Amino acid sequence: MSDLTLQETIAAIITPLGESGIGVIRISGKDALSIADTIFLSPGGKKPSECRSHTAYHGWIAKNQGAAIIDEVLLTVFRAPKSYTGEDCVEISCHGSILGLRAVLDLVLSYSCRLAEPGEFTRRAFLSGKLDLSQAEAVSDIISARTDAALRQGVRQLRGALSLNINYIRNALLGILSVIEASIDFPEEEPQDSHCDEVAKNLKQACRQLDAILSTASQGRILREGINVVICGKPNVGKSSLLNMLLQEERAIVTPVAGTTRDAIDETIDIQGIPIHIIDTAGIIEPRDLVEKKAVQRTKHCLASADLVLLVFDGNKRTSKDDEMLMKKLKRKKTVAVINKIDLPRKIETQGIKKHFSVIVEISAKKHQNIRALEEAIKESIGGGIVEAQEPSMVSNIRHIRSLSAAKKSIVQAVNSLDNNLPPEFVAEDVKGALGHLDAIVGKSFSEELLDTIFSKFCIGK
Ligand SMILES: Nc1nc2c(ncn2[C@@H]2O[C@H](COP(=O)(O)OP(=O)(O)OP(=O)(O)O)[C@@H](O)[C@H]2O)c(=O)[nH]1
Ligand SMILES: [Mg+2]
Repeated sequence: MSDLTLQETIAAIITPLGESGIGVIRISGKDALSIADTIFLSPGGKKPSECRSHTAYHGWIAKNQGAAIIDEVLLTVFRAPKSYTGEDCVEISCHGSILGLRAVLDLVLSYSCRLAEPGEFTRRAFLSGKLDLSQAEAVSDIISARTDAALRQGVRQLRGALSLNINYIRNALLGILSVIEASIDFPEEEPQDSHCDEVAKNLKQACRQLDAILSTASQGRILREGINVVICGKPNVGKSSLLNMLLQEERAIVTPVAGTTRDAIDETIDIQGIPIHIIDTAGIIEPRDLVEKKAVQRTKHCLASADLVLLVFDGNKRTSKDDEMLMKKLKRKKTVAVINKIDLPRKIETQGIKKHFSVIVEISAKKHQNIRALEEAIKESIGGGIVEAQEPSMVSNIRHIRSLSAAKKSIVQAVNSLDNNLPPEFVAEDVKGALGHLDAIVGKSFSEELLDTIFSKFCIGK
């Protein structure tokens, strides 16, 4: 995105398109107020460009110099730099009608204004210094959060919890760098050994601080991205009933006919704060036709990407060769064995299952028995869930995790260079490398490609 493009005024509908109480259109850029002047009629005749910042006005949006009214609206003015994007902004709250919103947007776009690119409002907020890059990314995390815990994590990052930690380490590294550079410029001033010890000690401390942040990465990622849990097992054991039980709705078709489920069914649920993408699969073992062959392929594909498998058994039947084969196949996968149909007389032998899996939960999907025990088992199997209170600033974004790991590698290298008595120029280079990686997280240094990658994942209006 060039500088010229960023000078253009942009607009988009920033609320979801659908029937609702209100729908909002945002205009941002140097022509926002003059465009609003042209299309807004206020009962008192006041023009938006004459309005104070952060004030809202009732009026009408009209085209053809006021001849054709489109909607009754509330117009809010935010003057630069005190707006979301840091530019002049106008937000028009229309009635939440798809046609009405489109008509107002079309009218706005017929002036010196274009449709905003995905994430462009937030990109402009970043470029005008309203947010750093990790905070801009948090906006997207908040919008897509699937659980309360993920939402809280997004909000913490937006409020700058991660940036604060990064800047703390960054400042320490800058201090270390100035000591090293002084020793390059004035080699005779200080005895070499003492400053080397001090630099090594401070570098190791920075390394420990990075480790502390990185240690939250796996939990942070689970919170942000969720985990894939795949339900599998022989036909008719109650896989779809189990999905329905966890979702607390009749999502999948359940029948006594073996081979009911063909296509994988994917839903997201919140199990004690963790977003779980749960997938019900076809129980077909020996495909009899092309449809069943495809269903088996799909099940295999789902299993390959599973973080956790729920292998379901029918407690009312003895285990068969097919159960054995499935257990062997899942040897390397993290698996919870689920004995279903405990409301019926028990016929299953669990000795064989215990040999393969340490976690076994007994449920009745039909009678909704032991849901809590199953949820606990899922939570424990993926690492005991989220320990939010202890870790107020988790790192959850893979880009941040990679940059933190790279920064740590550079610091370890700096320590090695010191240990091997390499010239201070080498140590300085490593420290600068670490600083570069930390800068990339908060966006103190960035490339257009990086911004394109980050903001293209946003949708229009963010
Ligand atoms: N008594 C009893 N019946 C159950 C239970 N869970 C499922 N069933 C019954 O078992 C039959 C099969 O259930 P489904 O959930 O369709 O089984 P499935 O594993 O998804 O079957 P496929 O999709 O054909 O592989 C249905 O008649 C269910 O009502 C349970 O806990 N107790
Ligand atoms: Mg099924």
